[in-house]
Amino acid sequence: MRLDALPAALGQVVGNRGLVTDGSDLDPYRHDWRHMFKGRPLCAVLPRNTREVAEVMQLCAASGVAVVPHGGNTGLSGGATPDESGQQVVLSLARMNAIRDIDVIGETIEVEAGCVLQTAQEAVDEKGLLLPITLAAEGSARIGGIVSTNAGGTNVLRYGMARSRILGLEVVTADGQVINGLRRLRKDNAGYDWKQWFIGSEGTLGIVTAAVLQLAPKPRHRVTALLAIPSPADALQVLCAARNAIGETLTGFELMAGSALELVTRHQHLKVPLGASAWYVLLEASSSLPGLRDATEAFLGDVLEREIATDGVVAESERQEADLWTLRESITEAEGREGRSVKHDVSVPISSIPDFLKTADEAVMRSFPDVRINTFGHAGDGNLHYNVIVPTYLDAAALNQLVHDVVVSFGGSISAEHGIGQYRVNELERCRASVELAIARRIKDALDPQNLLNPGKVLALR
Ligand code: 2HG
Ligand code: ZN
Repeated sequence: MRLDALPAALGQVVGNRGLVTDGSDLDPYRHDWRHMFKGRPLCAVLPRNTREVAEVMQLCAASGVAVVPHGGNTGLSGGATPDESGQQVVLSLARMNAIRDIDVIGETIEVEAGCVLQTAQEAVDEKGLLLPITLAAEGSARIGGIVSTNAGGTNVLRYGMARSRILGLEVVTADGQVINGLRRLRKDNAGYDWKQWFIGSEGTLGIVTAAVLQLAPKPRHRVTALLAIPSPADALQVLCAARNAIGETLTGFELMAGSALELVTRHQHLKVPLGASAWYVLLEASSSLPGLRDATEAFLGDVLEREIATDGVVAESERQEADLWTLRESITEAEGREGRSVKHDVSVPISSIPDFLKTADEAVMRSFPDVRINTFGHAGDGNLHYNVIVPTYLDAAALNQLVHDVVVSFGGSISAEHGIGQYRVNELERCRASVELAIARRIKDALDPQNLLNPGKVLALR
């Protein structure tokens, strides 16, 4: 089929309201949330069900046209933005947003890819359960994007990455076949665990249309505290002390530079309930058993006495808890308002965090003296957002390389949770061993021989 005839044929599949071809209606599909990546789609299609997704893929495969899957568009790596060719179809899952089932006894939810994470969280909460994937963008991120990017967030140290919550998947392949793997089994060792290929592969191997997620019991008690600390090394001491005192109840352990919270107070007009400090830790513990608040307060008293922390405040109400988290979750927005920033979503072994930060800070400031480093992140699982606020003329690729070289020298990863998208494609080629890349390409060739699924994302175009 000729390219100019394809949109009308797709419209036959998804209906008039599911086809977007012109003008400002296409805007949401032309760029990512930060307006960092821009593209020109041929059209966007919004199927209503899995069969329609399969038919869209069949038509595109027959026409040799590439498809870019699109969820909440809040990813930070340009994974959902088409290229500039005007020849790629954006496939939005937004209209496939049903919660198909919540199994209270089995503690699972079956949900379609277009459902917003927060909607799924709220539905599960009403049943007295917890969907333990929590991130700043949960009000817009959709389940398909969560699966496809193997999203992380703020409670990974307790509940793991998205991958560890996924029991089953429904996927449409590059040639439009439906794989129904919506099993709800905790144990399933029957051959290759193929669903893993579609988790975190950013729509380059198949289109995720629905998922079964493992839920957790909803903790009845929660304690949230903000601590002022002198240094990242002290943060690790606080982490160890917390593990000793309240162990598995630790749900979140976020590190923030004082300068990151300064951005938040200036741009978002929020107030930090502690005095100025070089660093802060935001800590959350949760449990279904009583006694958590007493145990957490005793631990906080201990770290203050030992002067690993210099000040601290414990939230006394849900409102105060939310306010503390708003401080943390507003950093991205405040950073955006401050000007141009170059993001590094890195992880290093937790014990290396202080040395990594020292080495990276020195290297960055030596080579780029007119930048400001904005460090924050999920220190409890080793993931730091090592973002750098830069002047407009700065060479971002050179900065990326410098930071990533330090990351690799510490045995770290150049993407902890945001994925590769189009942003880090060249850096992945540079930083990963050729044997790892070769295996990835063989899997890609096997599942998408025409290279029609999100080409140029994760793996460089050849
Ligand atoms: C967060 O942890 C997000 O808030 C965004 O992953 C991080 O803006 C960023 O770099
Ligand atoms: Zn993050």
